[in-house]
Amino acid sequence: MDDDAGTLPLKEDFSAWYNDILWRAEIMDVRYPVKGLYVWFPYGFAIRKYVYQRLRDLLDRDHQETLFPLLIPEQEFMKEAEHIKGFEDEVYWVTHGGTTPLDVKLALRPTSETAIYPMYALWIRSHADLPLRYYQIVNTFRYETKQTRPLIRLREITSFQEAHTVHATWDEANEQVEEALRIYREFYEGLCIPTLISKRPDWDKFPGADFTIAVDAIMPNGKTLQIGTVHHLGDHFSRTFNITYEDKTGSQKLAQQTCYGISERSIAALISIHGDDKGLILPPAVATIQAVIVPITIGKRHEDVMAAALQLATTLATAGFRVKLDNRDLRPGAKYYWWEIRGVPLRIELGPRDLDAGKAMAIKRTGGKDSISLSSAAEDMIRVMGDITCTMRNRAEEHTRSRLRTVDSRDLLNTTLDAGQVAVVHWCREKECGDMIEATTNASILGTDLRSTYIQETTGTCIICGRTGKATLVGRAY
Ligand code: 5CA
Ligand code: ZN
Repeated sequence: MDDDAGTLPLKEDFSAWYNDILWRAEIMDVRYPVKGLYVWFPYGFAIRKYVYQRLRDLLDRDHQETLFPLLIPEQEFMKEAEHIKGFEDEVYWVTHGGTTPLDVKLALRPTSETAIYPMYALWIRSHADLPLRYYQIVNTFRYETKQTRPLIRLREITSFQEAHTVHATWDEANEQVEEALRIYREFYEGLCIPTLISKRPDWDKFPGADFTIAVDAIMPNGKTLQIGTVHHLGDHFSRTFNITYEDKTGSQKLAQQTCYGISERSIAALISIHGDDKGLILPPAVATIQAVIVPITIGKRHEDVMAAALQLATTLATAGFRVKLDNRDLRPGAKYYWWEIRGVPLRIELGPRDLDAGKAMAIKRTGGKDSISLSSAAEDMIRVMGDITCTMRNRAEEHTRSRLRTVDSRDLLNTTLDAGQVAVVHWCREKECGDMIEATTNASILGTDLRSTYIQETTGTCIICGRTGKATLVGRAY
């Protein structure tokens, strides 16, 4: 790939930086000739693999993975009224098999409630079948009309993790909502991505849900990105799809349900929040390559150095690290640049003098140098990887904190948002006041019932009407 074509834009110019880094770091190719569909490069896809492996590991503790069809018959799709209203403008329809019009139109799933729940109705018989917790990781299709962006707003979401759970009571489903939030929080902690969790206002909940709790991240330009949602579905769908169970007394009850999802927006946030002017910075936990070893073999002793570098690579690989020995015939400078852009957390340089001293120089992608002793390389790696993770987490938290501001006047609300910050205001939760906030700021009410270490859950006077209100996040969202 020709990556000398100019330099990476500064991260300050976030949108240019983002588009450029996807190309230069070989994450996505945006040249696929269908709007809103993009192609994963192998390097990007490997990042996806590690990120989603973490998600799978977390879910597999008490969920089971499954796989449902992509096509949904029209009758099923059209059963739940609110759900249809929410999605009908976004659905792609398959209408023909070859040249023959289909008797029953088929929807490409925009999400899989209406594919999964008719089967749940068949599977669930008694209280002994509950709780049921299944998930799948699939592609979904949404004919998005807002501006499409790679990894952020797709028409084919390639990496849609959706969990669908069924419970005996509303309270048990509610407990599952909390559990899902714990899982998502842990997932994002593993990626060193600070999250804001809040309850979306009623007008912004998932079509067919009792309520929606969303996970947002603050991007470098101060815009928020919804990187996950958890929905309490109550019995909206179980009524429609007749998902009932026999309780202990022998009577038939409607089941209570939840669903929750994460997409490759998680990777958009990962790239955006951690990267810098030189390129990506990947947390060691999900870095495709955790350390690259660059042998410095100017002049003689070429053989010695190469042998030691290979030995070090083998030692680290055996200890379970993802390492790469870069023995390409390139100047060291060119190699540094190459791996910096791709976000490899650690570069290990090994030259004749290092070899004599029994150690290698370790340059952290987060800044600063360290050293790796050749005789205790694996232990040193654990320490340095830990350092890097810690630095990344602190920086991301600092970024998030600095982007949050509590405001108590409408003037200040606008200046805060214009300055690329997310505001915390007090809002009475009346729709009128909510509309007023959104209309006058060109921003969205993200939510109330904040669960965050960054913000206090307080009460105060509504920023519009002066009645009692609760702390509410307001931001410009992607
Ligand atoms: N069935 C529920 C739970 S899986 C559902 O579909 N929820 S959702 O509509 O909120 O989507 C889940 C998550 O997918 C969102 O929180 C968001 O992070 C992500 N997402 C939604 N639409 C897109 C899109 N067009 N491109 C990329 N990610 C998206
Ligand atoms: Zn009010």
